[in-house]
Amino acid sequence: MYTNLNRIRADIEMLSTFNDSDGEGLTRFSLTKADRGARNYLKNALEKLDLKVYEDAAGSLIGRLEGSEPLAPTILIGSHFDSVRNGGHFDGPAGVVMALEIMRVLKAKDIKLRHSVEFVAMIEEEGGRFGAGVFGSRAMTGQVTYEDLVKHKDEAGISMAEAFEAFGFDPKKIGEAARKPESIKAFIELHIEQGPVLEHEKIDVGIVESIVGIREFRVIIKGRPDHAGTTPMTLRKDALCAAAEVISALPKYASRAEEGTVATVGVLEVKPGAANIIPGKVEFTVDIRSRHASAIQIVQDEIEKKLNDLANLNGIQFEIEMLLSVKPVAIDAEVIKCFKGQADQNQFSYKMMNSGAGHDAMIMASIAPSGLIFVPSKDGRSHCKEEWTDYDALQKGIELICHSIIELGR
Ligand code: HGY
Ligand code: MN
Ligand code: MN
Repeated sequence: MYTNLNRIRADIEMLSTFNDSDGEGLTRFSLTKADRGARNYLKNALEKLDLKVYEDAAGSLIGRLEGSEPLAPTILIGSHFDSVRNGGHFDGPAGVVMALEIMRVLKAKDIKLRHSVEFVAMIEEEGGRFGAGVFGSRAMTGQVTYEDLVKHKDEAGISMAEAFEAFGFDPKKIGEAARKPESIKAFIELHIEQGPVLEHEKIDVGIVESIVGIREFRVIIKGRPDHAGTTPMTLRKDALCAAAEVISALPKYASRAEEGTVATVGVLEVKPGAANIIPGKVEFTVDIRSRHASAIQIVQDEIEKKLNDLANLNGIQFEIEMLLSVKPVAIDAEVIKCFKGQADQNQFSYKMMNSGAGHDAMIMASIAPSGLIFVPSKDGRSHCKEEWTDYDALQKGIELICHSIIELGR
């Protein structure tokens, strides 16, 4: 093996210590104290390798190893280093540690590649703090504006723009994060599977061939707050009852759409929020995913139709605020061929897979050939404290990508 298991374990364990969690698991939101700690750890490790280390205008951390042909397009490798609330220690960091370990191997073995290679630790992929997911890669692909930074706010009402300034970044420069498509040869990510297949079938790695499309939006329903005791049932404009009718219909809408379509309500806020007041305002998030873009639209249309029916029936009002809309993507055939060849040469078993989770690779695929390798998740668990990947299993995925980068980089 070119890669070193002890270094991989040490990186994951060190990154795990940068945690703002109020209880279980890892909470590392972007532009927070925990972000700062993880960022500095990674910066130090990159600077030790004598790489060109910098943060792009979106706040993602980059470490560049020049190739012999500086004008040749660059290979980017990495993943994200933010987490969901009370999440696990491998979702994101597994891919960041992959990139760091490969940079170490390229330097230690003095492997000279024609193409430059960049370590990338993306910011705000989960959208955990500001609700705007795959942010670092959307900025890298020119899809984020200063107005977006003003619009997206955290629970305390702090906008991304304000958080940027407090952290030391200039939000007005966000456009400078965009990369020219011709400057990138490939974006390669390693991620935990976040499902049970690889572990169950005892397969070393997953070679991802497609990633689902995702549509996330917030539904705001306005009814009328009234006294819970004196208002007859026929005179109510109960925002929560209307929301409940929509939410309880989601499983039916998803199952009626193309096979594999899923829909989730992960956040529900009821206002004013007292036992003796009829809810006047309710906000909830909807997350729809499918390999078929048409299926996502069908589910959204059904939701909007239901909301219109409820508005006509009992006078509630509603708004839909779009948070994220990404088309399904196919992973680059050349990159897949390289992964397959290297898996065979290194005797790693592999399975072709579709990703039900969103990843930065699906955004980067809009400007450059992208590749994504999965490593097994224990009991298929993720986005929880139980999230785990055995270090030897993680090392196999890193080793595969290391040999693939050397092949692609020549
Ligand atoms: O939501 C996702 O699929 C990813 O974890 N951001
Ligand atoms: Mn995640
Ligand atoms: Mn992730």
